[in-house]
Amino acid sequence: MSKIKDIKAREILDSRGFPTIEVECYLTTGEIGRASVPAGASKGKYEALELRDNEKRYFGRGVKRAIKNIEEIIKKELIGLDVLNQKKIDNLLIELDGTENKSNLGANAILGVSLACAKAASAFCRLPLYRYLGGINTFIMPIPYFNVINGGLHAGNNLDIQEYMIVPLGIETFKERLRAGVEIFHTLKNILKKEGKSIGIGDEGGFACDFESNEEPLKYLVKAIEEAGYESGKEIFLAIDAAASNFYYPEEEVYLLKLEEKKLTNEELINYYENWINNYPIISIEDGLAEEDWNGWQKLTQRLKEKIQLIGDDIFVTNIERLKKGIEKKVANGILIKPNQIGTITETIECINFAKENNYKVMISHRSGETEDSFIADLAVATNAGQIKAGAPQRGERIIKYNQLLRIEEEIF
Ligand code: 2PG
Ligand code: MG
Repeated sequence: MSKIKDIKAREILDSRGFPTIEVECYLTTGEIGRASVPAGASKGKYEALELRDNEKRYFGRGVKRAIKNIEEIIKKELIGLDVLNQKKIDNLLIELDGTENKSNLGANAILGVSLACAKAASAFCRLPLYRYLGGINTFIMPIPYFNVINGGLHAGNNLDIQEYMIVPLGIETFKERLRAGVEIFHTLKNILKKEGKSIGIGDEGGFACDFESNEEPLKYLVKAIEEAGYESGKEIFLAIDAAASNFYYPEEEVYLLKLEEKKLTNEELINYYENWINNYPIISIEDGLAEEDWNGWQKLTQRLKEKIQLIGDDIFVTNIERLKKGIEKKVANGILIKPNQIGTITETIECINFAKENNYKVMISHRSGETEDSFIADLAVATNAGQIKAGAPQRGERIIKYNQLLRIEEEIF
């Protein structure tokens, strides 16, 4: 057994240059676990609360209050606990907070501690993190979803759709999937350059130039896949995250596509997607409709569930209660998993297991504001999630996840 000896927290920066929390968990046996917490830009309304200082420093985005909560409230309760009992640790964190959405201590404070404890425990066990979290039952390398064109809240361009992803579903090993992603990414860069488009990038490392329509990026992606020497629709597929909550106007119940000056009902937007599905090798649409639009989501699911994967991000927010509602209402057939939407590892894994038991597909996800922490790579393997999205295959905070998966594949196979 190893006990928690000390917990330390500090303010560090995320990939957007805003403060976030880093936590260290020190054990009586000498091991240390260090973890940091990512931050979203297009956040779901029902996510657990990220506690910010709302003071002048860092435009209100400092996390000193969350750090104070770790140092003055959480730490003294955790010292002396068996670090191997993750569930007990996480339950204690939930109890100490005492709110539905972790708004008292902050989900960022809580998740930082939860992750740091798991990492310390894996070090104590002399096990790689994925093995500690998943045991011997870890045998699936995830399919990466590379977000190579950024729009919406992640870029300063004119795209309403937030993410355009390439998916090397037809390629066997993770190593070769990554290579395909990289080769297509660089081919796309050359094509954009030739067309006189900007090759500046957005928050997740994908290109962030203006386009003539929300459809045009799909054409570029197919072209890049083929020019890079891959077969589109056989080896490489496409996926989008529309993040539709961001262009939904609930008072009028319409979706506003500014780029095309279109105001669409949910039904019209579903038609719009269906047209894309018929013309491009799209296999997955995330947040095709808004988090409030349950009725629209039901229609979307009915219409497209046999054809493609429909991933709920904002609508489920990694929350088992919201997922239960979704299952009852027959909404979506997959869920995006972001540990910081819910706040502890235990709840995250419970949500993954519950999704799987109900035949919902699982995709582990980064946030648009990331850190140099590769926890989600290990989580994806540990839970046999089968899918991960961690941005474009460039920029350190994205690459660290993909590189970790290379190492894990080398170890497992
Ligand atoms: C999403 C995420 C990650 P954010 O919408 O799926 O890509 O974005 O972290 O800004 O919520
Ligand atoms: Mg999303």
